[in-house]
Amino acid sequence: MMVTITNERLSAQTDIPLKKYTVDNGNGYAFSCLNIGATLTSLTMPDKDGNIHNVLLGFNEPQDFITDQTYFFGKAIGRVGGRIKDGAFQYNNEHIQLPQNEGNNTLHGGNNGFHSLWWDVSALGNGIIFTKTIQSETDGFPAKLIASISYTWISGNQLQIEFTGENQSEIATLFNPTTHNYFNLNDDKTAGLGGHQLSIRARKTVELDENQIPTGKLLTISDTAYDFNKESNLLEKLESVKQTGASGFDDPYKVTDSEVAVLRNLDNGRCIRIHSDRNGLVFYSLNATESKITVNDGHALSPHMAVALEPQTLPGAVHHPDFGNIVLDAGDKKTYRIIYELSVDE
Ligand code: FUC
Repeated sequence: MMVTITNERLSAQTDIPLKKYTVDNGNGYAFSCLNIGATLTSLTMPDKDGNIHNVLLGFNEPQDFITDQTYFFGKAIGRVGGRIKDGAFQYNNEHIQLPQNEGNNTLHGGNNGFHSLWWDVSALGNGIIFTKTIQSETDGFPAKLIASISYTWISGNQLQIEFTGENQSEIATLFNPTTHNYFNLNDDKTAGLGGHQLSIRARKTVELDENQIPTGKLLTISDTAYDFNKESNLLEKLESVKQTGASGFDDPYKVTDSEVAVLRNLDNGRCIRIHSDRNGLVFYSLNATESKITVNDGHALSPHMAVALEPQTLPGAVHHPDFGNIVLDAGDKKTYRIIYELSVDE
């Protein structure tokens, strides 16, 4: 592996320090990321004919990566991915209030979460590391958090995303980071999800209330539209879930294996295996969009243009202890990893 790292300034305005970093592994695979939101903006890989293309959906206008609070294309998400009911939790009988940015609830770490911060950047031998000291005043979560997010190429065309959080305070905080990449393995994103097959290693999803807040109950999904245990045609599954009245998938799956999902394209051979050390995967099929947004190559954004597969500790864990523990106690440090194993089926 011969890794090369390049960077370019994206904004002519001197007060906007937007920079893009590209890390090529020398085997036909490369990724690019931005210092705003520690965002992964592109991931390029070959297809079965050796044709190299980007498999992530992203904004066409760099400015949208700075201002967006809706789609989170490629964004690092933290301190907590998913929704927190009433934007609050109890810790040692104390009520702790968090920023509320979706009605009364907290989504994706609030408006000043990881996705909206400017990160410091350093090069590693095989990738890039973003670091940031986040004070409570910055994002509205308790405690000073030293956070880092690295994107590195590891053996076998695997992109590893590593999140580390260190609580440097006398009080507890929450840490359940993820990454919000939307995959579409077709060269032409306007072709939508045609040719895509998906499997998710899960037998249960989390029940959600009318505001998409976890109720604490798990639902068995065998043989329903939600069941992806057997590799399934994504367009057919979208049709069947729509017949239940849903606009698409926006559901947390309780995963049973460290290989949490496999997405492949039968037409061009591209395949992504997603590995994670957590118990949940949120599957979102980009159900609602505004057409004024332009994405890759200047196309208008449209529903179901790509799928987000977000490994994390199950949403709702802070209120339902069976779902896991996302508390980062005073002085504690935690690291989580997500790996995209990229390959091409001949
Ligand atoms: C997912 C979903 C949300 C949201 C966001 C962009 O995590 O659960 O509903 O729309 O992505």
